[in-house]
Amino acid sequence: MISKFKIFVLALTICATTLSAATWKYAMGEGLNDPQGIYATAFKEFIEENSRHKIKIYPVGSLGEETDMMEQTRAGLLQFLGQSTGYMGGTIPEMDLFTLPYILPTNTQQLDYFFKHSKVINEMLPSVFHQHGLELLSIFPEGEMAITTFEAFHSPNDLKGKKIRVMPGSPILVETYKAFGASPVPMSWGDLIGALKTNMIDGQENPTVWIEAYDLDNLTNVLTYTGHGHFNASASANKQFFDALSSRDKKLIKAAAAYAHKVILKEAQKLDAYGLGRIVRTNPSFKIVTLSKKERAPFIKAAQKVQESFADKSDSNQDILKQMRMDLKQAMKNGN
Ligand code: 6CS
Repeated sequence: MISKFKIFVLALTICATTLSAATWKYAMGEGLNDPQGIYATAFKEFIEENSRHKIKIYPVGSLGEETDMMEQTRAGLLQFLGQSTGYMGGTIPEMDLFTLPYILPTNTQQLDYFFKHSKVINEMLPSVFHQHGLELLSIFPEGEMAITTFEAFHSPNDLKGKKIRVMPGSPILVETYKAFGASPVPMSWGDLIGALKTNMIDGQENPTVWIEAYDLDNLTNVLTYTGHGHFNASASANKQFFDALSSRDKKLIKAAAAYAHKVILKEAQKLDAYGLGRIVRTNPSFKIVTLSKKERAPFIKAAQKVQESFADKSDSNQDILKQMRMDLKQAMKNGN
């Protein structure tokens, strides 16, 4: 015969555990099958396998534009945010570090080492995110930036007057394409397809997995590799929500982020080859150009000014760029 007391304790335990079970909202700037979706799904699986909590993922478009999501997260309407770094520099200036031209390598091994061991990411950016009401969980690569246009280009002169769409949250992307001779047009993802179809713009940049997945290779004629940049994404949590969690749940979220980071970094090794391979297979007439070392020289020269402009914006930018260069030196040494 179970005593009344034991029934009371049992009811209390069930109630406490059910009470502690929550459903957390995770919004991101991509779909479930895209790199940010791979990260978010791995994060969700880890949380749900190791706790009673649930994660509800909102892919891009389900809660509005990618541009709105950071505000919704900072306001606490969302608990987690998956965001492309190209949307963040306008709010968190230091995040424009990841859109700087000719800083990140294109070698996937070196990138893998950098995104695993970078002091900038692991030691410097967390406090920067705190200042913006966010808890940084991860930053990861999605593939080399490739520029798709209607006409081929081989020099900044060829880009003169060409309207190139750039992600809407990055002053550095605007400065970069101006330095490359073009006329940058900041525009959210939701408007890009229509702008290409109506020739409102002359080109855009994205990694090949995205170009192929969203048919951008059928909306332009040429893909050009300049080696100037890499597409990166971040995952973060609302800081107030995170700080209020039990230490057990804090550890759970950090462990889920570490697991998802490992999953996406492994995947990231093959994204470029996968994206380009599919483009070549499904769209054999699409022109692929890789600028030569000589052709890249004027773009690399123009990029110096943009790098200096980033550093001049604040001591924090200066410090973070200095550390980035040291991190990348380590990555070049260890990443082959
Ligand atoms: O070009 C963009 O805006 C989109 N590109 C990628 C690779 N991810 C999401 C982003 O919104």
